[in-house]
This record gives sequence, structure tokens and C-alpha cells, in this order.
Amino acid sequence: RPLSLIGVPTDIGASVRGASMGPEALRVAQLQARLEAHGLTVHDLGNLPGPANPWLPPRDGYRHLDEVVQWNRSVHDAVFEALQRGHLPVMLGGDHCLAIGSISAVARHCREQGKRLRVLWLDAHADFNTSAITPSGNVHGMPVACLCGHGPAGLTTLGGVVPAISPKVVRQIGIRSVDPGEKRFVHEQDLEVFDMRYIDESGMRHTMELALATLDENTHLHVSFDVDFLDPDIAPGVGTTVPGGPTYREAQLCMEMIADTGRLASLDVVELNPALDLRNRTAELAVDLIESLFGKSTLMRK
Ligand code: DIR
Ligand code: MN
Ligand code: MN
Ligand code: MN
Repeated sequence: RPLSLIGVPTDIGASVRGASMGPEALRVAQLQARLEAHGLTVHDLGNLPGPANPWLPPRDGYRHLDEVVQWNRSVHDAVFEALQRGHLPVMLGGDHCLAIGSISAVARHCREQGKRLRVLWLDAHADFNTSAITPSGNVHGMPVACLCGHGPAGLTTLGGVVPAISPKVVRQIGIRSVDPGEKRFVHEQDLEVFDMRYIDESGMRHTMELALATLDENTHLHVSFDVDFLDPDIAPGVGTTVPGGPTYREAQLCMEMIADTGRLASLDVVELNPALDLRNRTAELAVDLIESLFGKSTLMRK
């Protein structure tokens, strides 16, 4: 099915400015042409409009909540429309708060089409904070909690039904930074987390076998790829680097195993921050990995 690239040039939910330049950096790194070279049909829908970043301190546990809500309404609508047209939406972020809108739309689409949903959350962070436990007030640290119904009404109701998803549909991979209150909440809600220790001990292959287990022909697989998932040695262009992430080979295997399922139906690529990058190498790496996610492989598949 054709891909719809949807630029979401915002850093409204982030702790550091610059992720708003992410969509353009991915375009400069030739995302569309590289995917077309593999025979995919790719439409670049351009960038969504949204409010500027007022760069204010948090209020009542949220920074820029009104602006975050506005951006996510337009993300929700664009993603829902792309899915209804039978396209595979690819969000070019932008900070990770945009996943609230995209996954709300994906969940609504799945409900209406009678599809099962699986969300893979590739990230250094669990993004499971709420206004009561956040150390920062930044909404990019809250999208998974909002999607599971723990957040402000403006963000939890985007797709019409609260909660948009159950924690049971989520598999988190690569996690290595969880805040103290967030740690308790992850445990309480029984979120399935394959953290870096798990990957160290069991390997990426076994991790992905478990994260991708029990998918069937009726499953819509959404991947939310926070570029800070990757080790900062290979991916310096992100706002919140955390040492000890997946290597180049581990990340490639992760993407290839997702591609092999044939179930990928929507994607977020978020937190790429060109202001912190070195000659666009993190954007180029992201494009390289996205090619694998869409089926690029060294040899023909048997
Ligand atoms: C931290 C940082 N857990 C917070 N979060 C994220 O502010 O909530 N950084 N997502 O990328
Ligand atoms: Mn088309
Ligand atoms: Mn992160
Ligand atoms: Mn994230």
C-alpha cells in the first residue's frame, strides 16, 4: 500500500528545542527517494501546520498543553484520513508528543475496522509520566500514559474513546531511563518492557521474537520509533541522549524482524534534532533503518 509522509514540525512537547527541524532533515537525507528505490509508492503530504513554541515553564504539570493539544488534533485528523484512504501513514517528527494523535487515530481506525492493534515503542524512555509524577512537565515524556487514559481530557479523548489503547497492546524495547514515579506506574499498569538489560541478557533476536509474538493477519502493527532508542555514539542528533542503547547491528535486526512480519501499517519517526546532529548523520542513519523497516535486505528473502 502507498506510504503517506506527514511532516509534524514541532518541538512543543520536548525539553530541548530543535526537533521541529526533524521532518526537513529526513527529507534532506532522501527518505522518499530511498523508499521509492525499493519499489514503494510514496506521497509526501508536506508539513502539518500548528502553533509556534512559546517556550514557557510548565503550568499544573504540563508545558505548553494547549499547543500540544492543537498539534495532536491535526495529527489525529491527518493520520485517520490517510488510514481511511488505505495509505500507510509515516509521521516525520517532531517530538514524541505527536504519538498521542497518531496512535489515537490508529486505535480508532482499528476499532472501526475490527482490527487487532500492536504498538511497538522503540525508545530509551518509557514515556509513561503523568502530570502528577513528571519531573519535567514535558509532554513528550507522557504519550504512552495519555494513550492508556492517564492524562488531560484534551489528549485522552482525541480518538473518541477513552482509553485509546490498553497497556496490553504495547511492547517497549530499548528502555534505559525511567523516572522514579514513572517506574512505579509502569509496574502498577503492568506495561511490557524489554529494557536494555533484557536485550543484553537475551539478545535482540529473542527480544523481538517475544515482542512480535501472536501477531496475525488481522493485526495492525504500529511502530513508534524515538531516535533516542539508538546508542548516542551512532545517533547523537537527539535532545535526550542516554548511553547504552542498541548498536547499529542490533537496530538493523530489530527493523528487519519487524519488516519480516509484513504487518507494519503505521509509523512514527520522532525526536530527531538536527540542531544537535553532526552533518545530518543521525537523519541518514534513521533513513537507513527505515529502509530496513520497509523490507530492504542484503539478499533476496527465501
Ligand atoms: C523524561 C524524559 N522521562 C521526562 N523523557 C523523554 O521528561 O519525562 N525524553 N521522552 O525523550
Ligand atoms: Mn495515493
Ligand atoms: Mn526517548
Ligand atoms: Mn519517546
